[in-house]
Amino acid sequence: MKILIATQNQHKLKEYRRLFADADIEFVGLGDVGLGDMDVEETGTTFEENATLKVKSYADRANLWTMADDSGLMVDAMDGAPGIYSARYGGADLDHAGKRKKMLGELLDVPDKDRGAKFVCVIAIAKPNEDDVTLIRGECLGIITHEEYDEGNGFGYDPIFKPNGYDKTFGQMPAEVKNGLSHRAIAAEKALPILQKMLEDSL
Ligand code: ITT
Repeated sequence: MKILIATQNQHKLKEYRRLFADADIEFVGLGDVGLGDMDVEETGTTFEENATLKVKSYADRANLWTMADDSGLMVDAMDGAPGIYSARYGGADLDHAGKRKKMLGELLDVPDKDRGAKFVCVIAIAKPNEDDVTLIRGECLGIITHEEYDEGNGFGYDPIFKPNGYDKTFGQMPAEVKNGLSHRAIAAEKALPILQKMLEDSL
């Protein structure tokens, strides 16, 4: 049985491929099923709603069991923003270097003790043409740094997010370290046995 990892974000796809590398499941991406251009409008107001919108649209269109995620960065000093709007922060056309610069500017006068933040990832799993959606949440707590620390690893806000208990940002960590503790890793670890059980039950 194939499972579609439905994301247009190639960084997310790469992370999931690594996170599920040892699973005995065949994963395919949107490009593999001719849906490399299909976008889903994210009109929800929560990670769960948007993950549900994405998974149902892609599962029905591909006619495959599908997994999608909605994820983002919630910053305490910004009242939880940008959250579900992380990909659209500063405008959808602003690249992530610009988004990071904008965020560091907004937080310029915020002292260390108030720079708390968390990455959130909600994975949704669905079968085509069925209403049931399974939702799984992973969170990773940390702080927003005062400047960028990047060694070319990671993507998005990774160079300005330092997870609690570590002295490096996600942007400095090798993939295997980020994939051992990130919001996506936590959600994926919980999602895998659920997927395996769903597959077993379908046999
Ligand atoms: P899909 O909807 O096609 O999956 P997307 O990138 O638009 O792709 P989201 O709507 O879930 O996905 O937005 C996620 C945004 O949150 C992403 O573009 C980054 O800005 C941020 N983000 C999520 N996970 C991240 C991570 O691990 N590292 C850095 N930034 C992350």
